[in-house]
Amino acid sequence: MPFSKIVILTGAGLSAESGLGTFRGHDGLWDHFNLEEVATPEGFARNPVKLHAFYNMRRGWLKEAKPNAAHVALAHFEEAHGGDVLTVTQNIDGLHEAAGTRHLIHMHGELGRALCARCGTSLPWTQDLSLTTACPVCHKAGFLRPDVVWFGEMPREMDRIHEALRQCDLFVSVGTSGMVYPAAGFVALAASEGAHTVELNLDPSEGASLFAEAHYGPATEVVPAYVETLLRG
Ligand code: BV8
Repeated sequence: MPFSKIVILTGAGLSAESGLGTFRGHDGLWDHFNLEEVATPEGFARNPVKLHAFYNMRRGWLKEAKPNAAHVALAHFEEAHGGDVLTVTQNIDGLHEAAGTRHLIHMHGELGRALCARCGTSLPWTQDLSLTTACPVCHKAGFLRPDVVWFGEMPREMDRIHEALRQCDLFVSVGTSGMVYPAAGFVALAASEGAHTVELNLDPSEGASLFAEAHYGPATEVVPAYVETLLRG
């Protein structure tokens, strides 16, 4: 195994074949919903009912979704490598964990958790949220929100992520369009520190030219195949 410190970035394309929609591309979520209304703090303040409906719908989808062959291959790679493999996901679903990945950062939060905007409590949450849902800690209603990172909000664990990107000798990006920052800037940082960079995607992303190597096709095909070549070394 030629690589010792590895960072894997994943996006919605990884979970597409598990039945969870992507944001952009054909029939993406942003074709049907206005990003400003359902994925910004301003949208939550203006119309929380519309925003809760959006995330309650997606939380319902999560209940049916199962990890696919790409999630399983990444979890297998983490275990087989046995060393320093960090998975950083933009996805708010729990499919990496369900597949067995352990060293994982949800940089955009988790839909399986709720956050109280009043007292700051974050807790596991699987039911629908509404304006009448009271926080189990401060007991006030109307402040509970999905524990996800909206546009204009700071992603999670950025220091830990930046440190791993500076140290890694392999950066692999799976199923992301490279259109949203700071995630879209990770390949440039990793490459500038000398890492080998690989894109695994259905088609070339916004940052395709920044990658040293690329394999295009459905994640359930290209990810297991790439993991196999890595483990064969
Ligand atoms: C921030 C959670 C301050 C909620 C999400 C610099 C330049 C320009 C703009 C900015 C900038 N810096 C910041 C901004 C603003 C903004 C931004 O980037 N705007 C964009 C639109 C231009 N960024 C922010 O606001 C971020 N916060 O900057 O805070 C800060 C930060 C750091 C340091 C200092 C200050 C916060 C952004 C997070 C927003 N929350 N999600 C939710 O899920 O509802 S973003 C959401 O969209 C996802 O989480 C993901 O991050 C992003 C992109 O989605 P992808 O996962 O890439 O999915 P997409 O549909 O776009 O693409 C799917 C890909 O998969 C495609 O390429 C497709 O070909 C491929 N595919 C499809 N099917 C398959 C497949 N591949 C393989 N197999 C398949 N079967």
